[in-house]
Amino acid sequence: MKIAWQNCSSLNDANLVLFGVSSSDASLYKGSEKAPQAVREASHKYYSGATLSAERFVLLPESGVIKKGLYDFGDISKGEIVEFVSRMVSLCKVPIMIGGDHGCTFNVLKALNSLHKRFSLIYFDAHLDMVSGEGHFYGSVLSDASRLKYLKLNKSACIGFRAFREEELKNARKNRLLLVPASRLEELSIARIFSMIKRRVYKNVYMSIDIDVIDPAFAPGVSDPVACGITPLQLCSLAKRFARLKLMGCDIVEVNPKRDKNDTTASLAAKLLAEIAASIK
Ligand SMILES: [Mn+2]
Repeated sequence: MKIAWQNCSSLNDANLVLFGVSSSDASLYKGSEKAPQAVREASHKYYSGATLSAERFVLLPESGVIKKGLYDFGDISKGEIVEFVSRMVSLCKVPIMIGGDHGCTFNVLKALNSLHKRFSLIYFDAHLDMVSGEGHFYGSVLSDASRLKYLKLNKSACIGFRAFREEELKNARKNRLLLVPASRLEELSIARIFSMIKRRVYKNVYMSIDIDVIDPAFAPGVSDPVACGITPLQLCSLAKRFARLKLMGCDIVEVNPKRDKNDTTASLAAKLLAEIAASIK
């Protein structure tokens, strides 16, 4: 099954290439390996359908159209990410990944690092993911990423976090990562937060969304829920603004269908994908 918003039938014609990674090996709980299929299914179940005369329709994003060609490549394994993303970028395509555990993001960043161009990371997460050591697991993504030469964490931002250990905060500060905790999104306007982050980041930006950044009331289907999260609209509004920058690629990870309630989280991830795809320049 392909995502409902696919609007071109071959990789050649596509500007945006969606792919899934069926992996949960870096997650505390199993389940995120089922996310790519659950998100695709939710895109059909909640945002597309057929008329009585069997004519297919798809519900549009807010802007009314996905102008860019979007192609759903299907799923690849975690071990194939580096090569796949490198190939997509060399073909001037924007890769959009559905995880999988957050560890998948490190492999994408590794591929982008091999372009030898400085780039920034915009990282939405309930957690700081800065546990020390070369962990290559969901809790050490940013620590692992800090060792990539061309990814500049001092020109990057972590948004929406509210659960971290003392050493993670120390590591984040040492790397001069711009920290925007969840409560800041309630205190400041989205426009202000966006302009603050935009001033900080390079032109080349990768955006990673751990769906647990959203409050568990809206996104119960995650492995490690944390209360006092941001709202779907806050995330959507910010993510769309970032998508209008020169986005190298993006991902939505850590949807866990095994813990989801009535597909709430999968359907939210699908909606976000459509809104982001429609906003990418
Ligand atoms: Mn994470």
